[in-house]
Amino acid sequence: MDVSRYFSEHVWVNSGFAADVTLQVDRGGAAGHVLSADAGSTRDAGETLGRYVVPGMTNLHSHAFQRAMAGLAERGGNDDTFWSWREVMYAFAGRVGPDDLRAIATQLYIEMLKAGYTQVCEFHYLHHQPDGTPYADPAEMSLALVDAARDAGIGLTLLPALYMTGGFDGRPLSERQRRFGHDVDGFLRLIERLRALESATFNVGIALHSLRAVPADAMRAVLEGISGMPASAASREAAQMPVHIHVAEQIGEVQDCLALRNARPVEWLLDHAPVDSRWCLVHATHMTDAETRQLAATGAVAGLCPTTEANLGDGLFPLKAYLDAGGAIGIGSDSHISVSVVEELRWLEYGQRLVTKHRNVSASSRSPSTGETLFRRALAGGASAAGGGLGDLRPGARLDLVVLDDHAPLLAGRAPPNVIDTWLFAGNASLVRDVMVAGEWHIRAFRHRDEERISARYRAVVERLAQGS
Ligand code: NGQ
Ligand code: ZN
Repeated sequence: MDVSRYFSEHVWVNSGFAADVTLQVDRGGAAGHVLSADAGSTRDAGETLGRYVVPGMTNLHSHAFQRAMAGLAERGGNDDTFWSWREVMYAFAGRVGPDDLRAIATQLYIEMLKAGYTQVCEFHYLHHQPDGTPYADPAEMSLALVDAARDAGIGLTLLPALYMTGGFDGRPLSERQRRFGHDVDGFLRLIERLRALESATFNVGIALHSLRAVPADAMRAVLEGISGMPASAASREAAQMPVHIHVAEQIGEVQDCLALRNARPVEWLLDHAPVDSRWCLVHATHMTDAETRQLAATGAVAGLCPTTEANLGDGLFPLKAYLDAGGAIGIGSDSHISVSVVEELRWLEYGQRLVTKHRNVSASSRSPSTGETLFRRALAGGASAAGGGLGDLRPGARLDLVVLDDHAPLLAGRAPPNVIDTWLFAGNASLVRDVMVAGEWHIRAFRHRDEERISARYRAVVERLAQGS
């Protein structure tokens, strides 16, 4: 059999570090997947990696184009809110075409790899031309993202978003929202078309933009439509497609939902949709205690985006109650005001410390390391939100790994029980040295093989786009 072997002193297998591990990787039939991960082995044939090897993280929520406007919406003086940020974002979104999106996303995805992400769930709604007319190929913008992920080398879960109305009252899309729109049939056609392209590093799910943007009957029709689609042979484990939705991010949305649907957003969704482990509820910031417990019990993933949620002034997710109820979480960099596994997990914990005036809020006596607790949960939740088969280095998983820089002074005197805590709470200069996705190296010694060309193209595109801001 065609295999490769790698050895490291400390490899994260089955949710924690194991010592002296040899990883055997399939190079044949299930190329890029782990065949075996044997602890207590001796260094023999095969490549010896750095001392600490961890699974790659899933970035479960991305709007790639927004990376190019990072820093352009931080000027105040107008009683700024999420909604005024959204106007700035819409103005920017209106200028982004397919080649621009390809250039921005490729650069962004390299930055994600360097941050320790090996899979991205792209919540994609810039479907059409700015006036709402479809491109000659209606999948053109989606395909730009597929190209970008392939050129960067990151795994992609593409989530085309259904976007039909401008609010809970069913008002039509505003002028600036027109390019986001689909009817149900056109949307399902796009999904089928993209599914035909699935591979070991590319799968398709769906996104419902939000309860504001998707009427109840359309939501039902789309869920029914995808349940009738045959499982695609090429996709990873994803017999069932992931379903993502933005929910309860802002108080205004909770109020509108109460006024028009007589229920809070998470409450309404749990009552009207078959929410289960296939689902990812992005943000879910504003929940009552009962909603928090009920969401945790569904097995759905709460898609938390701490740096964007802080940047947009969303509010704080009820993390402690949700984790205590066994809820699944994952992390996303969303608007890409920051692209950093470290920052997302650190701020997830720090937000809680600041309001509760306690320390190590996410840890428990069974799982005393705060960093490991969050890292473990985000790996599992992220993998689930991406359709499965990721997030661990156990046999059968896709081989997505990160080698930490064990020459970094920061890791001096650290042993496995405190390596993840040190990385996440103190690692500002990146400790992500090498990154492999599906058995292929894409970052080696902190560099991507094609980074000069890709960053030059990004610069040219963004210099033009930013001129209008
Ligand atoms: C988005 N982003 O779709 O890009 C949203 C803003 C909205 C975040 N919520 C637009 N972070 O929710 O209507
Ligand atoms: Zn979002």
